[in-house]
Amino acid sequence: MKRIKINVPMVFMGCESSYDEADLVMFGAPFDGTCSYRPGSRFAGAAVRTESYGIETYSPYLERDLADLSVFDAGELDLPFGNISEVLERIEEAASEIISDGKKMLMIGGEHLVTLGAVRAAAKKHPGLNILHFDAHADLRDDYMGERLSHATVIRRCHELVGGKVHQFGIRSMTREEDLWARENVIQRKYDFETLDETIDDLRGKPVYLTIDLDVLDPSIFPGTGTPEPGGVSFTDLISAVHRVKGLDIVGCDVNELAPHYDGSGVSTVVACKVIRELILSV
Ligand SMILES: [Mn+2]
Repeated sequence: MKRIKINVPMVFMGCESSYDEADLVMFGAPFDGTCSYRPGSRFAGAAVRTESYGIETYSPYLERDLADLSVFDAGELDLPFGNISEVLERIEEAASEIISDGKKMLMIGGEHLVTLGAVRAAAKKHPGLNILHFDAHADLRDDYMGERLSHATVIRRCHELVGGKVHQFGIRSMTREEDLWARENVIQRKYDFETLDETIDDLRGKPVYLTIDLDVLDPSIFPGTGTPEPGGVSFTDLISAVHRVKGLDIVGCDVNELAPHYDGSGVSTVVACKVIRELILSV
């Protein structure tokens, strides 16, 4: 019998470089253990790899192609569900290795807490690290029901690590306490990206970690997420913001909170793929 070649997508499309040759290394962090509402983001990495073959490697927006770059897709980290500190340690270890080797890192969440592991690695290597944060939620609680490590507290923990220097965009959901605390402690643009260019001017020449919670998008274009928040930005707004970070020193980035099973149409996963493509081509 003739051998049948089964073409199962194992990596994100166009990301077929070796680790040694790669300028950018992506990996998945399939953890959703502190999700406050609907879990399922642990399946995002596998979903975007499969779905990525439905879109082109070429970006007409940027006139660039993933095939022109050297990107290595390392696959999904093996994470022990239920052990938050061990999960964060394993993420930090993976991110540290990539950053120490002089490569950029892109992590696919998972829920938003995974960002903390990567920011720990980036902040150790790059003192004076700035956080650029796109999200519907402020994620600035000091604790969530007593838990200090949660996707609802993640940016507060990052703020502690980098000593301020947090710039938030698209935020439209918070407690009163978070709202008041934010006014004193972070730069926050509610609802949209209106002041992004000023922030980008301010961040030029400084090390930046970019974290994109996809629920910054309006749930009409992106319903596949754990805590959907109406009133979000459009897809065009988001990729325009992603394109504008080009030229900044982005030492690490992540895309998180896709929970593919809540969108039976699969469109949310395609949206995530296209954001990831534009991000890889921009950082
Ligand atoms: Mn969010």
